[in-house]
Amino acid sequence: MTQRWLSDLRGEIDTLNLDILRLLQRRAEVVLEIAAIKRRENLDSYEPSREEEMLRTLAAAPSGPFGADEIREIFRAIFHASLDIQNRERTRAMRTRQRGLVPPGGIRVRDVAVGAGQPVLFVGPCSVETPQQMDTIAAAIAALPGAKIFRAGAYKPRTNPYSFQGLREDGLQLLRATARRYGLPTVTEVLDTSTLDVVAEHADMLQVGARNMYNTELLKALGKVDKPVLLKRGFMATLDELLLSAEYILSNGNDAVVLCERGIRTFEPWTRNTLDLSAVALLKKETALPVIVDLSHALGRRDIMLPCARAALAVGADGLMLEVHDRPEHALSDGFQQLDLDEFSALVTGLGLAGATAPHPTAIRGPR
Ligand code: PRE
Ligand code: MN
Repeated sequence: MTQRWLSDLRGEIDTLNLDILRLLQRRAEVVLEIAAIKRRENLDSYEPSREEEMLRTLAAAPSGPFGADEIREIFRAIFHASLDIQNRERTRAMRTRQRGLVPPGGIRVRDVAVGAGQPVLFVGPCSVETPQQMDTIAAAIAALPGAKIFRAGAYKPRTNPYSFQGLREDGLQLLRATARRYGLPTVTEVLDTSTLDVVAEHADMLQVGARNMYNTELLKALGKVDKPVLLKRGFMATLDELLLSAEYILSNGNDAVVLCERGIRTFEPWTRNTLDLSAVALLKKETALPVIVDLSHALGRRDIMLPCARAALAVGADGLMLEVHDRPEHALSDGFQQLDLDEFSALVTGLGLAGATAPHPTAIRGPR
């Protein structure tokens, strides 16, 4: 007899569970409607004062077996789950998450397509130093097979204020003049909004350095520039933070963004940073944006460049950044990690990179 009552009561609970679930799902639909309004109006998902108010009302409502503490606990769980679905929708709606964002032709930097299937080398010295240095390095780069973009810093964000700070505008001019002689597109770092115009005037692609990944004013301004952007991950930045930084550029009108993993700071001193290759695989999975790996700054050493370069390409990197100098021991910055021209040539041979391809007709460039 007891058995029978128990199963009847459990049957009633089963029905009540489904009723509660139906109500919860209806509630969740309303929550998503609220969420859509909040997104449009740029309001936060989480609203503690609203939650407090509801908890107060519910705890004071006509009582049953559940006391105020249990009621608060149950509804806190509902609010928490409601926030989760709001945030899931927010993530889905991000531009960086849209599948069709980058066309099959990738992102075009002059005649080089990044993210179109052919790995691209972003290669050159850490800093622009002299006409002779730039010419020697550009000639060596241009002579090797594969798709290449000439990199060199004119504005240098150095840790130590007494270190070489870059040739600034003279450096930009020298970079451009040298690159044009050898038919190479250029990428160089832009440090702030005040120098953005001059850098954009001279360079084919604008690099946001790891230190500047959180510079939201610079990111917004880059959204309005008609040049592709290379966005480096900060050395303490999570992937969510990197994608939100990219979102600043995209949501302000420029979809031509390439992400760059450059190592994160860990306890390990054998490398300058710790190369996070799982980040590359995850970014390739979660976004349509091309992803490259800066091996020089990640490793800070030359002896393990080739196996790490192979690994980066194996996990799906669309390109590699490498610092190369004709006389690394005399370089004005990052000499210890720059490959000399023979090492660079051996690395390219070791990677077996094929010849350059023409950009795909559907490649994008600049703002939408
Ligand atoms: C809701 C969800 C999260 C907020 O922190 C507060 C309330 C809820 O589940 O009731 C809905 C909502 O987003 C809101 O009312 O603003
Ligand atoms: Mn450097």
